[in-house]
Amino acid sequence: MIKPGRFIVVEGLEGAGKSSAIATIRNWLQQHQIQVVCTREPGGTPLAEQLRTLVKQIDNNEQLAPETELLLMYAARVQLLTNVIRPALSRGDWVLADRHDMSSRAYQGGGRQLDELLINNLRSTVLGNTRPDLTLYLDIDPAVGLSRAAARGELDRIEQEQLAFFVRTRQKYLQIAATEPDIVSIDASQPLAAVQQAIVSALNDYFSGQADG
Ligand code: T5A
Repeated sequence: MIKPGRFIVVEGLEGAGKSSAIATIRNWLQQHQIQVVCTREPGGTPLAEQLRTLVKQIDNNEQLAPETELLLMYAARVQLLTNVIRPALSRGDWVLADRHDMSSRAYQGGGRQLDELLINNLRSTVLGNTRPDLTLYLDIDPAVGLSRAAARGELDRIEQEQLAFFVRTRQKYLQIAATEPDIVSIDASQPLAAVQQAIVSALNDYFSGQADG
């Protein structure tokens, strides 16, 4: 019998340390001899990667409307769910995602303040029954996260938003994390080693007995 694949998502503001968290989780999965498929959003299929370029690029000739941004995020998500995530889970592979649906709720719902009903309708149509087993939310003060991101190089269209946009986005992240049991919040302002330790503890707590069995 095929063991059920598990779906792990890493979330957080820019510079929260998602890339480092993904590396830590991959390492943990490898130690448990688990096959994993890694994804990123928006992106992860050829078409979704083109949509990623569209949402990240700065176009001085035409502003991207907030609703268009939202629809592009969900368009990319449908492609990824249909062509990568669901097939992997049904093979019994685990999926490790750099961002997923919680990003839209936080950035477009919180940051852009788009209508919750619109977002919820899109969510139920696009996600169906495919929901993450565990989401690790890396919580960071936006000013700290943005300065880490800026130190790495040029900022993209979303990264160039005002601080208030990221403050609203973080508030929405925290609000969602406080109410949903499959989301674990991790203080991402700690030194990297402490963040890594918190991630490994969350994985052990959550999947103890499931990973090898
Ligand atoms: N978006 C996405 C939406 O608006 N809606 C959606 O539905 C979706 C899916 C995607 C953009 O699209 C938006 C959100 C984003 O704006 P992205 O590139 O995928 O863009 O996401 P970013 O958050 O921009 O990616 P980053 O690479 O900036 O963030 P990470 O991966 O969290 O940061 P990371 O790991 O590269 O770390 C950044 C720097 O900090 C250091 C690292 O070494 C690195 O230099 N660092 C630490 N330093 C000190 N202490 C620690 N604990 C550290 N952890 C990492």
